[in-house]
Amino acid sequence: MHERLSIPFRLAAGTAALAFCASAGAAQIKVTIENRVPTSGISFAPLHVGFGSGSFDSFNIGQAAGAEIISVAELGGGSEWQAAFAAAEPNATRGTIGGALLPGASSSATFMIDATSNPFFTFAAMVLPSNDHFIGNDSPMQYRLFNAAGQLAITSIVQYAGDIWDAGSEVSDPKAAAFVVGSVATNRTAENGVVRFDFAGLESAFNGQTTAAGYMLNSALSAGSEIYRISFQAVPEPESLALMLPGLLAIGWVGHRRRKQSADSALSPV
Ligand SMILES: [Ca+2]
Ligand SMILES: [Ca+2]
Repeated sequence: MHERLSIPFRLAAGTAALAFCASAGAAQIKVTIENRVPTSGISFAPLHVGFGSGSFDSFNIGQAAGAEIISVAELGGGSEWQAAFAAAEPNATRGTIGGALLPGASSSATFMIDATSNPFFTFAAMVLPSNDHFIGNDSPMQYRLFNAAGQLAITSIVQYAGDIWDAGSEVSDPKAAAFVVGSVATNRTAENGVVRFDFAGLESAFNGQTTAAGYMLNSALSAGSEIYRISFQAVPEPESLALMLPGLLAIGWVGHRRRKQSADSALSPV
């Protein structure tokens, strides 16, 4: 029964993808992230991203950080950030990009987005090493990725050292920080502060520490240092996907043939 369902399932999946793409405003976007700092500089935890209506706001400057942004800033995992985003905007597209992004490294992921109802881009990632430093957009309407016609309106977002936040939730302490050799990252001392810009505090706390990647941190930042770039590229147009449909059908047919052949040979005398 399972085998018999597989081909219709593949066809349904292909048709659903086509239907989504053919709907007004659907867009497939490749997002590339780059750590722009020199060797021995800061690294970053995976980037949490969301394409939404601009209503999910995970933190505010000058206010105490909530569980959403703390889940990104303190250990990088972001589970509360993702869950809160999903609860606030059930129709948004969300995800994460990359693993630990070391100096000079890059990573990409592709997302299917309804550019009409979800034109805004929101992001957050922990800075490594740190206790609660992160990058992210305070205003959920700061980056309108798609214009009213559903076309990509922003090709890249650059973050500078001056854009690094301290969540104000955990005191800086290399012995309790993430991405420091010999530390216990889950230990924490509450800071009871507010979200604020602070790259200088990051440098003074962690320069000279040996990172989990094996290099000694020498961040060498100034406020205008480019640290991170997020680039957006539109990939295949709906017409291209329509051209892919015969390929999807062929994949289903080949799979059917292979299963049939293996079933036949299993029945044949050896
Ligand atoms: Ca905010
Ligand atoms: Ca802090």
